[in-house]
Amino acid sequence: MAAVLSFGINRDGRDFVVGDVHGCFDRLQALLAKVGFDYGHDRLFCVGDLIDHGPLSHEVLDWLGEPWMFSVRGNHEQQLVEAFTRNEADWGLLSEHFAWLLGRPVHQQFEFALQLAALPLAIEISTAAGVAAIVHSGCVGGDWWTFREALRRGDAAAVRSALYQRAPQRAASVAGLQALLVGHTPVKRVRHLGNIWYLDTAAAKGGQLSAACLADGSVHSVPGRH
Ligand SMILES: [Mn+2]
Repeated sequence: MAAVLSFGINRDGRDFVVGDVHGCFDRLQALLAKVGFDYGHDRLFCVGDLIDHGPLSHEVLDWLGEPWMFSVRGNHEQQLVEAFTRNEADWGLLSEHFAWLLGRPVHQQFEFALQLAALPLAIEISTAAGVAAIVHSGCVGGDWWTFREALRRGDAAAVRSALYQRAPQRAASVAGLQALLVGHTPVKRVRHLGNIWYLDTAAAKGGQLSAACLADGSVHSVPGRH
């Protein structure tokens, strides 16, 4: 797994970054329909936590094979990968979240785990306005280029921050980026603190599923699962 994946500028289409999907595949479909997603030219980036809570985790993972969809790893994906790596005898003991997985044939469980193990911890995207980056939760230290090198080295504090850090209570920006887009910390509406965008509007828990368009900074939402 490459810890950091970098993407060039998208000259032919738009780039969207969507918050925690958590198995709400039908809501993701509705959101793409709402923005008129162009499957030939647009790109969809996810902040991680694609799986669990909602009923359609499997369907979300199927989309990861599409050439227009990309994601970083969230703590839910990390938990599944770690369970797989430890070869737990009973995954059901680990989390009730894995029910969707346990109902699948064993070979498919392995395929999902391998697919999630291949997800990067961070994504960088060149835009006309500068570099935008995506991690699931946080960027400890506040300087992107220091942080991404720490991620590449496998530094434990940096990895922990990328997967588990909760939002700071005060406004803080990340140096070296046009924008940092994160999920993990639920917010009622998409929020900006400094140049950090918080995109997890709790789709699986009665909120909304939201995406930001990197080209124009617009925010788009559809109702979540109630
Ligand atoms: Mn999370």
